[in-house]
Amino acid sequence: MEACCLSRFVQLLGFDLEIKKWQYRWGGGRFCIAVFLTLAVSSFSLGQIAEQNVLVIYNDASPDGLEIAQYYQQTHPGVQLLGLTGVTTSEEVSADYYLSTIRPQILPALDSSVDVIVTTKGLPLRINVTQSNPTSYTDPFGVSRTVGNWRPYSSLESELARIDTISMWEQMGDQTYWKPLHHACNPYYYKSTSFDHETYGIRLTSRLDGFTVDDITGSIDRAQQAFLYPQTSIAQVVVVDDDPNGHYDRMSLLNDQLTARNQMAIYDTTSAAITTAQNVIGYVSHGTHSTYLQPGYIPDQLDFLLSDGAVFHTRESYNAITFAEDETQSQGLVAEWIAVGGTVGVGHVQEPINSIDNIAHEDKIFAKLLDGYTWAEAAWAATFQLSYVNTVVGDPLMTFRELIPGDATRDGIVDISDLGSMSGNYGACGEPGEVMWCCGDFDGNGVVDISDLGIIASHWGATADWYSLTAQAVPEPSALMLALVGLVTLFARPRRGS
Ligand SMILES: [Ca+2]
Ligand SMILES: [Ca+2]
Ligand SMILES: [Ca+2]
Repeated sequence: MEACCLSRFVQLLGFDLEIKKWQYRWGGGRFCIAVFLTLAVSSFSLGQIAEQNVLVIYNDASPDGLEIAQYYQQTHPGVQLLGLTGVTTSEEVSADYYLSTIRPQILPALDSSVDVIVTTKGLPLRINVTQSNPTSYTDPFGVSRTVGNWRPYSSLESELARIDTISMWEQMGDQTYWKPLHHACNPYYYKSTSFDHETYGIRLTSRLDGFTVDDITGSIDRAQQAFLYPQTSIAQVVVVDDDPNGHYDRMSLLNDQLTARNQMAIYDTTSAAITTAQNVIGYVSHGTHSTYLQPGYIPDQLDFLLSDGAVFHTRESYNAITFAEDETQSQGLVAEWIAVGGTVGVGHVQEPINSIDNIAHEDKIFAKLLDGYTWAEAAWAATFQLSYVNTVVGDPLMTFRELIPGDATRDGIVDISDLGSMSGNYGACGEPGEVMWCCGDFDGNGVVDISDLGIIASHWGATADWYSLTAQAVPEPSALMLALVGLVTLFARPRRGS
């Protein structure tokens, strides 16, 4: 095997090798030796979480939950479903209830292939340890533990992230997360690799929830269309609305991460609230802790055009306290974000206490999403604590996918189907945006014309890194030229009336 072929073969296995070849003669024969100089294991990619690695649980007593689970499985056919029986639809349960009624039904369905557990509307949201602080206890592994921090509440999702390890109410309330290797400490925190259960020992989780089934299925649909457009075509923005009235945040660091990735932001550090923006791919603020945002601000004050995939992160303590429509809430809700057309979000089912270790890091979430990781990976890699009040909402498999100029069909390749999308719209005018992109307006000037054809030609055959190899072959350049000539001839009709 030639060294280059060997190199390619090994790269296909996921390794990155540096190969050096020596040739020499010996006894009249010519020999070739390929030597591996370095084995760059760090570049070994585990690959993204697949549908087969996802377990979706629903409450048998909730028709909404079953409908959502089945809808999610239609969207991602490889996922597994598990219905829980005899479980309340109340949003809050006790630790004893979780340990006796919920956990034992899920454990048998878990094997090493399950990287992500998805919960659905109708399952409890919040768990409360009703017992008082024992101050010390012996955990199930025989380790004597002193409780340095007693926090009785956790979200179902944060608890399920530790389902393999936590089997006692004492562990659930013991939030001494600053001790190394403590069960409340997230081993995937700030990891810059893909997640898998076998490496990290936990599960990632996410909740499919919102006010209504339609809200939730809408958010699942939008998660499949979380595209990043070339900024010259559609200028998508992350709204980063800091406020002097807000307490701890990482918005300046977030702005740095966005700048480093050429992602546009509207970054405001004044008491003014950003309430209008176009093509919003993310929203970060202090919510009602800001000077001018009031309860109900998401439906009432924010006048955003949201891009599919739009992420919600506010430093509000109770932004996931309920998914029931409840107008008495004093803070913004993830459910409101989903209802107005948002796609995913992180939040808190009870008071997290806003500080560096207690709320997901907005800078890490967006950095990881923009680096191509799934929503579940991005959200949990940004969250220090497990068995705590943080939750993650929305399709865990959502990824931000960058579009190539010319890819009107948004399938990851510029080919004849994109010309086809253009042909019926040549000469069309409209507001630059997603609809016009799909008509073929790749330069975002509001008209589909010869310059857009030029963009297709110059990107012909290009594929995105997320492109599926199952798609059809790319026509040869000669076929492209014939097609272009045909289209230009077809389109070059006299225009009337102008
Ligand atoms: Ca502001
Ligand atoms: Ca295409
Ligand atoms: Ca154009």
